[in-house]
Amino acid sequence: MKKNNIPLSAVLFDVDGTLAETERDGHRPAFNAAFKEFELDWHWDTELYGKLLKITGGKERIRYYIEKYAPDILSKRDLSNWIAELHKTKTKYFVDLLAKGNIPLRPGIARLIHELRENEIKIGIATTTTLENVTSLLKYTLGEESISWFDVIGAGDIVAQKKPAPDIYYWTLKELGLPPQQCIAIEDSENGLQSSYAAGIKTIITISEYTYSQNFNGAAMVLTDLGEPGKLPSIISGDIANLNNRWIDVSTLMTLLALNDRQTL
Ligand code: XBP
Ligand code: MG
Repeated sequence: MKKNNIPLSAVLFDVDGTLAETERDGHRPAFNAAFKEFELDWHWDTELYGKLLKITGGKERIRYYIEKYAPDILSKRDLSNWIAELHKTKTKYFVDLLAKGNIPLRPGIARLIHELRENEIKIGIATTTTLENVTSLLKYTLGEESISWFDVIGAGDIVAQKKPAPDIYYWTLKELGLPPQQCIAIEDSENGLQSSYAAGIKTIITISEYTYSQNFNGAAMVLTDLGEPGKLPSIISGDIANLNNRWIDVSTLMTLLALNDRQTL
C-alpha cells in the first residue's frame, strides 16, 4: 500500500464508551436517580437505554423519551428549562458515581495518553457529553492535573449539532489549528464514527458494551480495545500486516496515518 509523509500531530478521543465504559453503569443509573429525585416513575433499564443511545446528548435523549413514552409532559411550561434542570441533576449523580472510583479507564487509554505526551503529540477530546463529566472522569482516573494534558476539550453544547454531525470535530480541529489529515480519532460508536469520518479524520474504533454490533464502515480499524503490551487486542477489521500482533501505540498510529487509503478495510 502507498504511504505518505503526513505527520501525526494529534489524537482526538471520544469519551463515553471510548475512554471508559460509562453508559450502562454510569450515565444510565444517574438518569434514573435524577428521575427519582424529580418524582417521575420513569426507569431506563439496560435494554431500553441501549435503544435510547441512538440519540446523542443527555438532554436530547430525555426529550426524545418524553416524545415517545411520556407525551403528557410536552405541554409543560418551560419544558426546555425543566429538561435542563433534570439533566443538571443527572450530571450531579454521574459525577458522584465517578468520584466513587468505580468507572476505570479502558485498556490502553492511560498508556497511550502518556506515550502521546512523551512524543509531544497533541491530545484532544471531541465528545457529546457534558464538560463536567469529562473533567471529572479525568480527575478520578488520571488525577486532577491530567486535565491540563489535553490541548483541547470539545464537549457538550459547545456546538449546536451533536454527533453524528461532524461539528464537534470541526470545532476541535479549529481550536488545534490542524487539518484532519494530521489527526486520528478514537471512537466506539457508529454515531461517533459518522461524526469523525465526515470531518475527514481517520478513525479507529474500539467497540464497547453497547456498540459492538454497529456499522463501522469507513473506520480505519475496528478493535476490541487499544490493548497493552502482553494483552493484545483482537482486530475485528482493518487487519493491516504491520499492525498484527501489536497493541495500539504511537508507532502503530503513525503507520495507520501513513497509509494513503483512508478506507484501509
Ligand atoms: C455520549 C452521549 C452522551 C452520554 C451522556 O456520546 O451521547 O449523551 O450518554 O452524557 P459520545 P450527557 O460517546 O459520542 O460522546 O448526559 O452529559 O449528554
Ligand atoms: Mg462514545
